[in-house]
Amino acid sequence: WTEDICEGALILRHFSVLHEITLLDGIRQIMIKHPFRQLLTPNGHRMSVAMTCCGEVGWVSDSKGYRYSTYDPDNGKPWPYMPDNFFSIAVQAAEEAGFPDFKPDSCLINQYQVGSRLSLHQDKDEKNLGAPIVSFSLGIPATFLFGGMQRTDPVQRYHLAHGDVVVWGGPARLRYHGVAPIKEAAHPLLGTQRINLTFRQAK
Ligand code: MD3
Ligand code: FE
Repeated sequence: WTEDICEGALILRHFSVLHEITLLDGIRQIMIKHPFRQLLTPNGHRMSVAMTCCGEVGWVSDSKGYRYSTYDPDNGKPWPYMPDNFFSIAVQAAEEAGFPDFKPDSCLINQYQVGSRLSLHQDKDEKNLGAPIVSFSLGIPATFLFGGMQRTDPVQRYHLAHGDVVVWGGPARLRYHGVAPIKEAAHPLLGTQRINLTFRQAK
């Protein structure tokens, strides 16, 4: 049930199906005090993806740029503690993928509605680029776009469904990637949305 993407990156198909209730319950708790919000990019566009975070730092964006912040700019409060069970599930996935020392301190939670997309970008604001990023897909499926080291490099497409976990480390860590516009669909637990969690060692 594991699928290699390239050196450093692999898909653990259905890995988090077993943990869906834990993950959804944790997300629900986080959303109560730190609701999903569509951030403004530095050039003034509102993202179609809505975000919230937990952990010591969260990823934020505004007219000043992109950065990790210890507090939620919407309400000035620190981000909620990363639930212990979130931490363990992410560590377990990283171990299975061959990264035994993963200790995430941040989890970015992305919410996609039908039509939401994420344009090609690199994740390079984390302090420890030697650590992988571990991503969990929940809800309706997405076409994940995996490019190269240059924005204009050709992209490979991967179908990511509810329960799929992808671990991105080693030489894959700085590759361009994005998400194609989400197609209309419904999931029995999540309805017409997709939620993606990305665990990071950001500090
Ligand atoms: C490949 N999220 O939050 S997860 C992001 O589905 C992000 O919400 C997408 O890209 C989503 O930054 C994709 C998969 C992912 C995450 C980080 C990566 C793939 C990656 C970092 C390097 C290479
Ligand atoms: Fe990313």
